[in-house]
Amino acid sequence: MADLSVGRIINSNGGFYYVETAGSVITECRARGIFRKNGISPLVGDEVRFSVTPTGEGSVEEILPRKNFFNRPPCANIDMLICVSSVADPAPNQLVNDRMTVCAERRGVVPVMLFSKTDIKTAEYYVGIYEKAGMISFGFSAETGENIDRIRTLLKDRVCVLTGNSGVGKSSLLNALDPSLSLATAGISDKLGRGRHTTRTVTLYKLCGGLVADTPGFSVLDFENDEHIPPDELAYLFPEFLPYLGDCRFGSSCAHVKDKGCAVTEAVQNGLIARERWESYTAMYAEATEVENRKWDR
Ligand SMILES: Nc1nc2c(ncn2[C@@H]2O[C@H](COP(=O)(O)OP(=O)(O)OP(=O)(O)O)[C@@H](O)[C@H]2O)c(=O)[nH]1
Ligand SMILES: [Mg+2]
Ligand SMILES: [Zn+2]
Repeated sequence: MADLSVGRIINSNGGFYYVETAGSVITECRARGIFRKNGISPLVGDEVRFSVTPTGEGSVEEILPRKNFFNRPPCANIDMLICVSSVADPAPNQLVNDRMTVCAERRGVVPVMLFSKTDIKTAEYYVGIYEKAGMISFGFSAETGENIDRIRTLLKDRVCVLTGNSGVGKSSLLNALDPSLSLATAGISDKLGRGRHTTRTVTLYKLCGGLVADTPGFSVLDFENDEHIPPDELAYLFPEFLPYLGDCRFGSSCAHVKDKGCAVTEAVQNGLIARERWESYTAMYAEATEVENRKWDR
């Protein structure tokens, strides 16, 4: 076999993987059948070994060990998950946002909560929720340029992924950071009031001294198919709960939902934990418990 080169997958589309090597050379590759058999497919962000035949056909031969990976959005080796919600249309979905922070925390990836379209409405209320949780959170506008420089500094020296519902303005943000990208963007559908799913594939761009992935928007993330989290693990994935977890009256059996003597619910009542986040927690806890019970019923 010819010598193998090492590169990073920067896009995948229709069964092809686009692998970038030094000097920004991009090779179109297929994946070896063995990946499909093992149930592992290469992801954008993967470092891979690949071969090229004399006729120029590339083939991914091996995925190098991953630091982490996400099923949704599908990508690997991420340092920071930038969750984008719009304060206007489409409205923020608190539960989906909090699920994304949980998925990030679970992998040791830093979650950042950004709120777009602040030229239309202030993001103060939402930002307050995530600041209270100790996360980086602020509003920005791709239209006026508000806080775009702050995002620039976040991207430096990191591999980031942008996630968020269709129409929140992920591609518009990348265009604001670098107009030469000229990514396709589209307005919200008048008929449905939803995004148009303009971005169709995950792509990594070199930007602001780092790498950032644009991804297709999605509006649901379910615990059964996308990410199963054991209910007992969940509270540990809300960083603002951590200082209270040892103080519940019934110790580790406390679900922090409506239990007597629960230090977490007490902190919610005292305004030390944002009620919105705790409500997301209780909804996720119920769902995770249901998924767990179904697993045992089978
Ligand atoms: N007023 C205002 N509109 C914005 C802003 N950012 C994006 N938009 C508009 O929001 C719409 C959706 O923007 P996109 O960038 O296509 O959204 P996206 O998140 O990439 O959507 P998908 O690719 O479908 O996931 C477009 O009509 C943009 O012009 C902003 O800061 N202010
Ligand atoms: Mg887009
Ligand atoms: Zn408790």
